[in-house]
Amino acid sequence: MAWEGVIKTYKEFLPVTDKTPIVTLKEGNTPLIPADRLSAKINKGLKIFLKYEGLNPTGSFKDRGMTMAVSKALEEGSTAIMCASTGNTSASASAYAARCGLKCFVLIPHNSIALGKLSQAMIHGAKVLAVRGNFDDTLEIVRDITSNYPVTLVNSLNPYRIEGQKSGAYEIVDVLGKAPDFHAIPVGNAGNITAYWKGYKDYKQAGKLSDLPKMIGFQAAGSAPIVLGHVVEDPKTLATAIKIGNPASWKSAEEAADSSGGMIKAVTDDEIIEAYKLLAGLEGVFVEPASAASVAGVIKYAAEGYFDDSQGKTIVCVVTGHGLKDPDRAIATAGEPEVIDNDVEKIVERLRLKK
Ligand code: AN7
Repeated sequence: MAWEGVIKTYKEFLPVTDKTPIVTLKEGNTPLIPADRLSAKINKGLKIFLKYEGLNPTGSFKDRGMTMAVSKALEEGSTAIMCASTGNTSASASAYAARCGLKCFVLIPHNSIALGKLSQAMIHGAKVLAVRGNFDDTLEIVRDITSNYPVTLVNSLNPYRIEGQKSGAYEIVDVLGKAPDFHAIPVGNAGNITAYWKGYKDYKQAGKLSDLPKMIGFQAAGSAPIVLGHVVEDPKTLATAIKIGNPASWKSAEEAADSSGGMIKAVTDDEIIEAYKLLAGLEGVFVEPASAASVAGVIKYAAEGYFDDSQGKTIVCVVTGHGLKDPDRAIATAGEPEVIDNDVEKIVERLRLKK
C-alpha cells in the first residue's frame, strides 16, 4: 500500500479529526538503516541503527511536525505562518505553506544558516528576513509578533509540531518490534527529543512496547546551555542547525533524559566532524553536521565506558538532516576534486590502474 504520510498513518495518536484539511508531502516512513561497520568500529557489541531523517521531503525531520502544524493552522482559519529558524524549520514551513497557499514569514540569523536551507525557503516563496542577531533573538521576535498579529507560530513551541514529530518514535518501534535500548539524538531547540520521548510513552501506553529507551541527547559544546545549566548568550558551533543558546523545550528535554535514565551531554565540533566523515565514508550516509552530533556522542561515550554492559543492545541514532543541506561544509571537510587534462592515459596513470 502507498505510504500516506504521517497524519493519515498515525491519526489515532494525533489531535486530528475527519474535518482536518491534511497538508502533506507524504513525509515520514524514513529508513532505519543498520550501521554494521560503525557498530564494529565502536566495538562494544552494540547494534547501531540510523534513522535517516534527511530522506523526508524537504530533507529534514521537521516535515513530521510541519504537516501537523500547517494542517491545524489551516483548520483554524489562519492565513499566514511564521517561524524563526536555523534553517530546516524554515525550509519545511515554506514548502508546506506553498502547498496550501498560506503566507510564510521566516526570520533567520544573518550569515548563519546553511546554503541549501536558505535556497529552499527562497524558492518556495517565503518572505525571508535575515536578522542581525542570533537564532535566540529571532525566536524572541517571532514569539512577540505571533502573539500580537494574526500569524500562526510554527516553531516547536506550537504543540502540533511536537505531536507530528513524535511519529518518528512510532516508526522505529513499528520496524524493530520494540523500542531500542538507547535513543541518541542531537539537541538544539530541544523539540525533537521531547517529541520522541512522548512518542515512545504513547506507544507504551497503547501496549506496543514494554521497555522505554534511555534518551541520550547531544549538544554542540559551544552551544550547550542544557549541559552547562545556563543560557549561552553567544552560542558557537559549525553545526549551525543546533547553534542555539536558550532552547524553547529546555525543561521537557531534561525531563526526557532524567526520567528515562539517559543524559544530555556535549560534543565538540571536532568530534562532530569526525562522526560526519565516518557516517559518509563508513556507512554511505550523508548527513548535515548537526545530525552527526548523535553519532559523535555515541562514539565519545562508548570510549568513556558508557556502553560497557551493552552487549547485544540496540541503539537508534537519529540523523536529522540531509548532508546536501550544507554542501559548503562537505567541501570544506573533504576538499575539492583534482583537475586533470582530457586524456585517458593521464587519467589511468593518475588513478594508478594496472591491467
Ligand atoms: C538537522 O530549523 O531549530 O532540538 O530552526 O535542523 O528539535 O531543535 C533546527 C534544529 C537537529 C535540533 N538537527 O532539533 C530550526 C532548528 C537538525 C536541525 C536539530 C535541528 P531540536
